[in-house]
Amino acid sequence: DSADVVIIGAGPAGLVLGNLLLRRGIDCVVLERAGRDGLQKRARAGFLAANTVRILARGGLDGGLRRRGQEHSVCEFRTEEGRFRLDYRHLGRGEPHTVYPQHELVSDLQEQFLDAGGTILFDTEAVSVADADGPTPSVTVRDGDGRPVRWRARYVAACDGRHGAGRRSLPPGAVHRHHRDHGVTWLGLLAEAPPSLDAVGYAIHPSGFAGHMARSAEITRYYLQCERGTRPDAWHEERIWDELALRMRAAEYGPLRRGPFVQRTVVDLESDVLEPLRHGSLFLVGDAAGLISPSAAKGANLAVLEAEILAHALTDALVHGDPEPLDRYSERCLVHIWRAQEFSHWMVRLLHDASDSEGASLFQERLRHSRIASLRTSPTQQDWFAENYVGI
Ligand code: RFL
Repeated sequence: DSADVVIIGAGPAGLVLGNLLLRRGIDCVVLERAGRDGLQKRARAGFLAANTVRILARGGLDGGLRRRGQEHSVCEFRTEEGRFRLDYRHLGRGEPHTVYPQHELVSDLQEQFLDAGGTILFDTEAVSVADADGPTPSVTVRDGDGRPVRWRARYVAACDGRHGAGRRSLPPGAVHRHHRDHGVTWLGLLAEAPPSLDAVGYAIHPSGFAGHMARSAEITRYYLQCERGTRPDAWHEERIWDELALRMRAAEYGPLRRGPFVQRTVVDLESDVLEPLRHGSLFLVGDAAGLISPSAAKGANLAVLEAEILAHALTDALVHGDPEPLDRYSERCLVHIWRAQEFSHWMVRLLHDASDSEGASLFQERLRHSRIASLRTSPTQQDWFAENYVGI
């Protein structure tokens, strides 16, 4: 079997890329390990940057988003010193977020790709990519019955996340991996409960960080900082709600609206970036290219941006015979990736005291206080925050 572009992974990166290529008449196929239904149920990201919405609109991929997405533009910080709000639509570049659950976006993108005649092979796991340094790379997959099948391509796009076949197939030394463990762990929760406040809530408390993000009228995401190694089911519901209420200072600012937790994930806050994002004819996109801690909600947004850049570059190479944009793919993406990493790292330091030694602890704590104070009081800092918070 063969296709000009073989895309591994049907997440936001793979499906945006697939749709944009198909639109330009490029022969491509998407290989996806999960079954069709499993893919549509995975709740993850929710906050889309203004630029992500523009990319999806340009590609005609924003139908569902326009109908069901909700604009959002206020965040509230709660600390020992009180609380303050930033209405970021009126700061920085004046842009809001659009709240649209990632699994709904994935399901729209999937439907659109299939309706346009695209092929997604579900239950098909890529095992390895071979001959990426030559003109005819290939991807070996295991089909639904466990049989090996080989896909030949001119280009392979690895959109299969951090544990995918794309990363695994890179020969030693071909790509450098920058890695940072922020030393912080979050329990990510989806509650079947309406939002408790009309803002994204960031609570900084001596017991640790707590976060609140509206998803829909019925579903709210919460984050609770926990010890490294905590199991997702370690705490029972009452204890989690009590802890969230304590850290979010519900006694002072209003109660949380409780409901059953329908999903729990433990996330170690980690970041990594691969450099370059290419090995011969194998390109890395989305989480496969770099992992970003969820502190600033940038992961899905970067995935969509990189997919658009790669779609243009592949079109130039395959339709116009111009390989130059492909040569610049990595460099162009890395500018955005490092900028997002820098902001995300700043957010980690704003929200936690993740110092690694006793002596550093008080020092870090004072710096964090000062960081919050300048965000509360300096209009310039607030503009900078808004630009980076919504921007990509
Ligand atoms: P995905 O979405 O992981 O999709 C990869 C796809 O590849 C498939 N796959 C394979 N297929 C074939 N063969 C193999 N060997 C394969 N290995 C894997 C997988 O089944 C899957 O379908 O990667 P992609 O497309 O790069 O998209 C990245 C985003 O999903 C990710 O960055 C975001 O979810 C991160 N993230 C957030 N990003 C935001 O922009 N805003 C947010 O609010 C936000 N919140 C979050 C998040 C991530 C979270 N977790 C789970 C770490 C909240 C959480 C809790």
